Amino acid sequence: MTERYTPTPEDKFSFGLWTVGWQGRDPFGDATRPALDPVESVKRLAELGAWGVTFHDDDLIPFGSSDADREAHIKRFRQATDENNITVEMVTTNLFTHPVFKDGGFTANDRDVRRYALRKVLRNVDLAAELGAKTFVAWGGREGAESGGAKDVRVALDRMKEAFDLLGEYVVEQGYDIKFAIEPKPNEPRGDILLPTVGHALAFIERLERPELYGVNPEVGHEQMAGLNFPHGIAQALWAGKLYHIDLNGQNGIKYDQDLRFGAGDLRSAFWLVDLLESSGWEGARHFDFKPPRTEDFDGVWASAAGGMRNYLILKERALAFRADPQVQEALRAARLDQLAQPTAADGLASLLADTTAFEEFDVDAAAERGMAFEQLDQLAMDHLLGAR
Ligand code: XLS
Ligand code: MN
Ligand code: MN
Repeated sequence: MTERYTPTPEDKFSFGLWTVGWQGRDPFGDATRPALDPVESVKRLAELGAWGVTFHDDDLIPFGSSDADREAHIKRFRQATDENNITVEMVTTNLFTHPVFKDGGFTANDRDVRRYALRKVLRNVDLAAELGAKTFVAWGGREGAESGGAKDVRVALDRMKEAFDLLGEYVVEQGYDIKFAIEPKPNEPRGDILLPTVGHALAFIERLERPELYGVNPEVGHEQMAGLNFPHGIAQALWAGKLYHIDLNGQNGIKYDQDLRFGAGDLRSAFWLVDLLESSGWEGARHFDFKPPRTEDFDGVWASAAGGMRNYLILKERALAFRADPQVQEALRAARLDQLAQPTAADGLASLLADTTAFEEFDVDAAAERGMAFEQLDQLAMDHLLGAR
């Protein structure tokens, strides 16, 4: 492998323990790989050049562990992250595997389950603070329904708000330096999931008591499962100051959640995403949430993890070269991106109304005839992406 695509901690790549640790169990088949010790994952990821790890409570501490076992798991994990210089940048909670969560956690119709779910999350927030994680992801995988009458969505959103407000109250009360990142997904495992897209989540956050504590954790494949343009969603989250975390992976169109390694799937979208993250000065983790296919043994798992980072670095190089290319800069001007950056009526409403060249004398036909030169620009991008420039 070429030296220049070798990841280093400065690249801020991080991985969920559940990604490389996925055993390959799917709705149609059993596990194809044995369980992976989180300590081993930390060591291998560090060797590959990763900077951080993330986990669900149950990835580290098997569900139902005694307090003593819980402490022991945390202790040896902590030792591994310290020894390998790995940062625990994000923590999240599993509110989906145990059958008790079959109808969700924060929005389960069963009140006892909601109270239990909140306590599970609060306990895990303490762990996040203990390990120094500053981001707490909340993916509501089972907050949803398969049938219309089963969920009163307006009421469920009241319960969702109640849960997030309590979490916000808790971190403020404890003085924790933690922010929440809500992860949207349109479906799977529920037929339909609440807060299905980045847009829904952004609108929801504004209804919370302390909106500044909440942002989004968009995942490439999740938006693409809804047929949406992922870089556009990320751009809007950045514009709103709400990109708190990101899940990088690959997806081929509208189908089940494929969780391919980053770069597989929609490569053009991946190029524009890296271009956006790098040009916007995104300083957060480049976090991978993928599943090495169940066809792979552990060599394939580590190849898949390394491949995602390598693809990011290649795309970063291509995106930087694209932006630095004088011909591209000229093409951007021809496409009038510089004009888009100018306010439409900086001189104010009165001037706009008084400006006869804006309307009465405006040559609509001449303006309609002007080509936008987007195709030349896009081909330059393709040339860079494909390594032809
Ligand atoms: C599943 C989600 C999940 C979250 C964390 O589709 O991507 O892995 O990222 O719970
Ligand atoms: Mn996914
Ligand atoms: Mn995810």
